[in-house]
Amino acid sequence: MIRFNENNEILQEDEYRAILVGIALDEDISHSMDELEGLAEAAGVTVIGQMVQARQRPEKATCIGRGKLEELAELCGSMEADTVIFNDELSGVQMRNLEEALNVRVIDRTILILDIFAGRATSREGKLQVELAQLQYRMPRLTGFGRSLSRLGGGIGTRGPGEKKLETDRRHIAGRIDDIRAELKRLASTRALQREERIRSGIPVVALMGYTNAGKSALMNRILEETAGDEVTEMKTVASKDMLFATLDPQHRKISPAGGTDFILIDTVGFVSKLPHGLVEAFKSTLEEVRDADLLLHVVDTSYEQRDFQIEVAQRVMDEICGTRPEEIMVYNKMDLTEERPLDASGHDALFVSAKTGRNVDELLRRIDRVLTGGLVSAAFLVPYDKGAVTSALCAGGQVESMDYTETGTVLRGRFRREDLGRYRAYLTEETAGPGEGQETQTR
Ligand SMILES: Nc1nc2c(ncn2[C@@H]2O[C@H](COP(=O)(O)OP(=O)(O)OP(=O)(O)O)[C@@H](O)[C@H]2O)c(=O)[nH]1
Ligand SMILES: [Mg+2]
Repeated sequence: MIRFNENNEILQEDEYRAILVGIALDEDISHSMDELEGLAEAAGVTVIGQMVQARQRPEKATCIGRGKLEELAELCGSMEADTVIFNDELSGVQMRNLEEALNVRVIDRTILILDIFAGRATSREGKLQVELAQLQYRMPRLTGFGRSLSRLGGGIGTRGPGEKKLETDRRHIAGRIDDIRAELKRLASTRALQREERIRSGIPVVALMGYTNAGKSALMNRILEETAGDEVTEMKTVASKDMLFATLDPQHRKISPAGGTDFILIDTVGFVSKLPHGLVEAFKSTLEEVRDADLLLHVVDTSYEQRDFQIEVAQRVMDEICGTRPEEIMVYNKMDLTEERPLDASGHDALFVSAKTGRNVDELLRRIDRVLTGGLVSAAFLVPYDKGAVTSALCAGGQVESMDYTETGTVLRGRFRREDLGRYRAYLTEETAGPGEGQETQTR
């Protein structure tokens, strides 16, 4: 497998020459195949060919059909490929069958993504999150795993030591999964505390979100620079690099725009299509930071031809992690690279900027400020009868839509000031939607 050293450089023990294989179930998968090529390259693999088969559904034993498999075996031979990368997740059995038939290393998109993540993770939490996703991927595939991931090769029907070894491995992995989960839980509770503190402080949170390499980190640095004057230090800036998944661990920075409301800006992991479910699961606490933000800046690489595909990918990941979506501004970044100003179909506020030149970043800050100060937030409070002052304060600052007198106190529903949500957090009820819900929408 592809391995990285401590500096995230790929260990070039072997040259990998790979053929990519995709299954098209009634759809055009060309974008997805291009993306797979990008992922392969990010992992240091040279892509020498591509093969797509249109099928109703993947073949159970080998993913692709028999004829296509023979064709692929021939192609591997004639092109001297040593690796085949499937665009979809393979089962352990499929992987083993394919390796037997093709006589090359067989991997899938998930392993590729997990490997890139493993090479990029630097914090303890990040490393544990990736390891958890890797183990969860490996667990159900222990039997019949191909040569890529284990040399067990025992498989179904093998008796004796092979099976015993498998059982020990399985138990070992299950134990490790439990340990990691426990530690992640501890780390997540620290994070939750910090988040609570931020909410209590009443400082709104703005999260950068979008496809990997769109320029989220670069934009964070530019915003820091524009708002901090001379104070911006090396310490404050975040790493921004021309590579997939440069950022894994969330970074928080306080932004104090001149004449505007202070806010916390969060930079976090970028998205890619078919982000492995285990990875989304493992990165849950990281992604929750995006979900719970007051405002999302959806950063798009305007210069990239397939930006619509990338926007859709990001929206899909957000749908997976969010019940109620925070308000969003579409930030079309890298405007310095293209004359094109594509029409935005998302229905959100949209703006063209360049993190590189700083163009329109001042306008972006103004829009952020408008959203953060302008809107009231939908919420519901249950205030005990002996806290009349709280009820009065909520009524004074917000727009109360209904008041119900229950056994335990007054239930107030309506739209309230953000500061009041922080200040009277103890009285918020569960029916309160995400912090972004109900804000006034901005028009272009
Ligand atoms: N020309 C140009 N390049 C940009 C701009 N913004 C970012 N870049 C470049 O795009 C690349 C990716 O930028 P990052 O800030 O690392 O992107 P990201 O969205 O944080 O990426 P991940 O953390 O990998 O998800 C870097 O090489 C940046 O220098 C821009 O406005 N114009
Ligand atoms: Mg980044």
